[in-house]
Parts: sequence; structure tokens; C-alpha cells
Amino acid sequence: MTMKTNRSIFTAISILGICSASYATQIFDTGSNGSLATAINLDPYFSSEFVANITSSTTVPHATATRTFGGATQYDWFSFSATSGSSILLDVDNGMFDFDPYLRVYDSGSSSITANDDGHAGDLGSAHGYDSYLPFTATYTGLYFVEVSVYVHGMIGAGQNYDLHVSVQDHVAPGVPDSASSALLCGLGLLSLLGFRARSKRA
Ligand SMILES: [Ca+2]
Ligand SMILES: [Ca+2]
Repeated sequence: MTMKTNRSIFTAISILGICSASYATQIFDTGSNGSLATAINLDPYFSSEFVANITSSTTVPHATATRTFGGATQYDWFSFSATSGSSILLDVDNGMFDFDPYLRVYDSGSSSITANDDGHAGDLGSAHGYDSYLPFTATYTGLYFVEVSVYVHGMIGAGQNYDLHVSVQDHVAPGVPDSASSALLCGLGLLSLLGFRARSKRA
């Protein structure tokens, strides 16, 4: 393979990376959230950008937590605020076939509120019915805590990845949709690739 071919492939892969789907409201799990006390708070990441894998994404604010390869072996904890009476939806995507996800929801005093194993009922983003999907109504105003584990209560290990989408009716949505910036970067990347190919032809 020539150096030119290598560079073309590298450039193309870079552009694909830039142009691939991302969530403005996405936070990456760094493995530091192995307990309720260290839960990652998702409140700053809520937005109403369109995400195909999230039910009613443009009308109900949502945030996404993504665990990526290499994460610590642990339970993953997240928190978010909700107002009493608000509809909440927890939606695990891309869990199965890495693992069989199980969700548990607690209040700040570690009292169990609700849980779900295999609620996925055909929404986008899940390839298998073992993904969790948990709608419920907030019974108080304050913080809610979500623990993600492997069925039935095992720790999640390296290589077991997923997206957890949290949608909360009437949540403030400080997250800024990244659609415009992604489109700009994607366009600049494509232009640079076209320029590189033009220079290669003249060489
Ligand atoms: Ca989904
Ligand atoms: Ca499950």
C-alpha cells in the first residue's frame, strides 16, 4: 500500500469519525462513578436535539451517558433532577449483545424507587429485547439516581458498552445541540479530502 493510499484512508477515517453520529447531550463514562455518592450528574447535558434512538427527543429534554471500551469493572451510577409529576424515561441502547443490562432507580437515601430488566419494546437503538427501557413518573422533586448493572446484579466490565438515555419532561435544557458544529467540521473535512485528491492527481 502506498503512502498516498495510506494518507487517503487515514483522512477518510478521520472524516467518518467527525461525521458520525454524536450527541450534544452526551457524557462519556470515565469509570469514576461506581457508587451513588460518586454518580455522574447528567443535569448540565440535557437538550432537545433530535436523536433517532430517543423517544420524543425534540419535545422531551434528554441526556445521554455512554460507556466505552476500557471502563472499570463496576456498577455505573448517574443522577438527574426531576419535578414531582414529571414523566421520566430511561432507555438503554446498544447494551445487548455486549451484556444484558439491568436498571435500578433510587432516591438520595438509597431507597429503591423502581427497576427494569428487559423493557425494550422495539424502540430504535436496541438490537435485542434484553435492553432496559423504563418509563415512570417522578414522585418527588429532587435528585434521582440510576444504577446500571449486568443482569441480575453484576458489575459491568471492560468491553461491555451501552448508551443510557435519560428523558425528563420539562427538564431545563442547557445543552447546546451540536448539529451545526458537526456539519461544519464534516464539511471542512470533506473539502480537505477533495483538495488532497486534487493535489494527488496533479502530482
Ligand atoms: Ca432507544
Ligand atoms: Ca435486561
